[in-house]
Amino acid sequence: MKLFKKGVLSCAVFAMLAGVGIPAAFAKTVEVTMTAMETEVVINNNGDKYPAWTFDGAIPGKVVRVKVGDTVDFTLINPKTNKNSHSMDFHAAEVHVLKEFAPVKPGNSKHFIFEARRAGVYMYHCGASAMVEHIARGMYGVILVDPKRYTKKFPKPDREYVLIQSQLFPAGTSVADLLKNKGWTNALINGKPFNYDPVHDPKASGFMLQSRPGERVRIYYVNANINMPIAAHPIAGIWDRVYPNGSPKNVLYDMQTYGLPVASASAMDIVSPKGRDTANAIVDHTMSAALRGAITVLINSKAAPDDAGKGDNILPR
Ligand SMILES: [Cu+2]
Repeated sequence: MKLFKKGVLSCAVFAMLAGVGIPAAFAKTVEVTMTAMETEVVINNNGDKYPAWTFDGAIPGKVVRVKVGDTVDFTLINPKTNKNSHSMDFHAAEVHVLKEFAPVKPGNSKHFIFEARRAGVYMYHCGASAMVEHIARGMYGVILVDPKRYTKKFPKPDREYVLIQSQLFPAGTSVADLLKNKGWTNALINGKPFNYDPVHDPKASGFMLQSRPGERVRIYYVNANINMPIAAHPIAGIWDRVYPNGSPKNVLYDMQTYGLPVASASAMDIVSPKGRDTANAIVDHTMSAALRGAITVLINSKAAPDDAGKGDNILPR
């Protein structure tokens, strides 16, 4: 009886809130539209172009960010100017693989919705056949599903950065060779080798990740390789915490290296010592990947600008 009364009361309160137009703090619908674009993109710091397949013309695609309980209302447009079918596979979605994730022919579009039910860091990618080619040519990105609230176990970070690693193969590499992992030339971080590493590539833009000493920096590291795992290690630092799959329920402490299988992603926190400047090189310690481009510099200095690693700056272009 007591429970029943409580239920009635909470329903009444909810109805009152809805009636006066207070937005439901619990969940919202987030509209996301992407256009499959078969187009050339600049693929390295020399300005060389590559015939990519992309979401919205960029590698990686845009960051999608929602909260647990939100509904993602998604539309994929495949313009008739494209030659290939494309699709969308959100790893955060629990749907029907043959329905929502079905390929979309040129000139068509596809709409579907899903509820983001589990907090975490999830890859998305095109799953049209041959999937290996669609991923290798650039059709991937990340969807962040934030928890409803931060906790002591999963604190709000001071700065956040997305690092999506992938393999670059020469234009025209056959599907057979992609499957053999044959001929890959570079490891890309957010679409370019040594993207944020002017130490190893003097032609890099000079952009580096930044934080202030003692801040908690959360790296959302995504493995968009087609064949190779990643050994994520912050040189001259230690991961304070690793949240496998980015879930607040999964916490590892004091990790030197964390392994990311293909098509996985995790949240990794680094907290630099207070009172002095430090710098880290976040690498895929798999040497064949590191020396082909999977190195990212993080500078921990009082000079870090306020807006670095915040808002739209979590995936630096
Ligand atoms: Cu595709």
